[in-house]
Amino acid sequence: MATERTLSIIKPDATKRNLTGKINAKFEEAGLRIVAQKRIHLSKEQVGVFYAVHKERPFYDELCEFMASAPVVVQVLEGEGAISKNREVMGATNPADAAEGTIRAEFAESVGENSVHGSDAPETAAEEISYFFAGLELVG
Ligand code: RTP
Ligand code: MG
Repeated sequence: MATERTLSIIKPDATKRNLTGKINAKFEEAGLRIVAQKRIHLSKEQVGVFYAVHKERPFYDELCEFMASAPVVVQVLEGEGAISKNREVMGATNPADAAEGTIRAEFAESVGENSVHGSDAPETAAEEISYFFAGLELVG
């Protein structure tokens, strides 16, 4: 499988509880390398653009409020099959359905406040990485 990059976000529920290090340890244990990382506080408008694909969903407004409620850590993870590997390490969207040992099983508070985001395909990964990181911020 090819080396890939994916965009990860450690969400406000996790940054508020000081879980960045524990979540990063899960990524590193799974063989994902953190090649770029920064803490930012998004505006509701910036979150809205990022999650525009969910615009028509009933949870969209709540999701935008939540993601803008406190700082997040945005990061680029790299590794063999990084996109699917990251989603495996994250676990199911709803922590009640997440497999044991996954980030969401261990740390998520609810289906909305579920600690992490991960890109779902190569095209979205490329788009999401370029939304947050300039080329010069990425180590080759
Ligand atoms: P993500 O995009 O954040 O990595 O999560 P995902 O693929 O597992 O889930 P997705 O269906 O893309 O939904 C995006 C985020 O919206 C929130 N959500 N809330 N209240 C609800 O029923 C509900 N459903 C989804 C979650 O924060 C989810 O991660
Ligand atoms: Mg998604």
